[in-house]
Amino acid sequence: MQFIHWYPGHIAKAERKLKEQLNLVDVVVEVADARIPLSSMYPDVKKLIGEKPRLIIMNKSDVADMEKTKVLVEKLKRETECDILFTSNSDNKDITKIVNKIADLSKPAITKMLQKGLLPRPARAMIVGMPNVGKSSIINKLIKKTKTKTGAKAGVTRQQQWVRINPRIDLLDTPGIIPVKQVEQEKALRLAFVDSIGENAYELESIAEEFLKIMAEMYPEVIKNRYGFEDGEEFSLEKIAIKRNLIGQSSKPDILRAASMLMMDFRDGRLGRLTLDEEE
Ligand SMILES: Nc1nc2c(ncn2[C@@H]2O[C@H](COP(=O)(O)OP(=O)(O)OP(=O)(O)O)[C@@H](O)[C@H]2O)c(=O)[nH]1
Ligand SMILES: [Mg+2]
Repeated sequence: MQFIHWYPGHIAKAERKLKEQLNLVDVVVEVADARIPLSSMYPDVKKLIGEKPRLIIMNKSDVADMEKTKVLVEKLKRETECDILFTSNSDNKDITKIVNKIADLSKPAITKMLQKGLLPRPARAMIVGMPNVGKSSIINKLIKKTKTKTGAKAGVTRQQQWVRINPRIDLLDTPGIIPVKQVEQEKALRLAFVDSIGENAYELESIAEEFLKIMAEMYPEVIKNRYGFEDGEEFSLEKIAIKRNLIGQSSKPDILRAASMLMMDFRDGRLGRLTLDEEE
C-alpha cells in the first residue's frame, strides 16, 4: 500500500540549495529524531555532503524509548563511523559536549586555512535534517547557553540564518528537507507519525491505522492501558472512538476524530517513551 505521496518538485530545490551552502561550511551537524533513529536519517547523506566531517545528534530523547534507541544507534555508529550525541530540549547538560564536538571536527579545516596563510575565522557548521526533528530548537539552546556564559553577541545577521554560538563557531540553520528520492514506505510512514512529513501528503486515517498496527506489535500495553482495551481485544480506530465516546453524524463512531486524537496523543508524548524503528 502506498500511504505517503512524495512531492519532489519543491524538495529538489531545497536539496540543491543545501548543496550550495555546503561549500561554505567545515562541519555538518545532522539532526535526527531519537524515536525513529534510522528512519529520520537523511538517506545517502554522503552523496550530499561528501567527505565533510559530520556529527549526528539524536534529538527528542526525552520521548524516545532509550533502551531500544541506543541499540539502534550503536549499529548506526558502526555503519557511519560518526560521533552520535543524544539531546532533548528539556536537557541543557549536553550543550558543552555538542559545542566541543563541533570545534573538534572543524579543527582540520581551520588548520589547513592557517597553513595556507589565510586569516583565522570562526569554524562554520551547518545544521541539516528532516523537517521537525528539532534543528532550530537545538540552535536556540546553543545560543542561549553560550550567551549567558560568554556574553558573546550574535555575530552574523539572523536573516541569513547564520548564528554565532560562540566566538569560535558560526552555525547555519536550514529548513528541514525531505529527500528528492522517495524513501521506503516503512520509513515514510514513521516520518509521518512524528510529523516530519506534511499532512497534505497522506490521509490521517490510514496513517493512524498503520500506527495502531505497529503499536499492536511493538507496544500493545501502551494502547491497551491508554484507551482501555480488554485482554485479547483487537485494536481499531472505531473501537477507540467508541471507548472515547467520539460519536459523529448519525450516531456512528467518528473514526477521523479517533485517528486525530491517537496521533496527537503520540506526537505530544502522552503515550510515553516510544521508539518505532526496528533493526533492519
Ligand atoms: N519532546 C520534544 N520536543 C521537541 C524537542 N526539540 C524540539 N521539539 C519540538 O519539536 C517541534 C519542532 O522543533 P523545531 O526546532 O522547530 O524543528 P526543526 O527541525 O527546526 O523544524 P523545521 O525547521 O520545520 O525543519 C517543536 O514543536 C519543538 O517544540 C525535544 O527534544 N523533545
Ligand atoms: Mg527549523
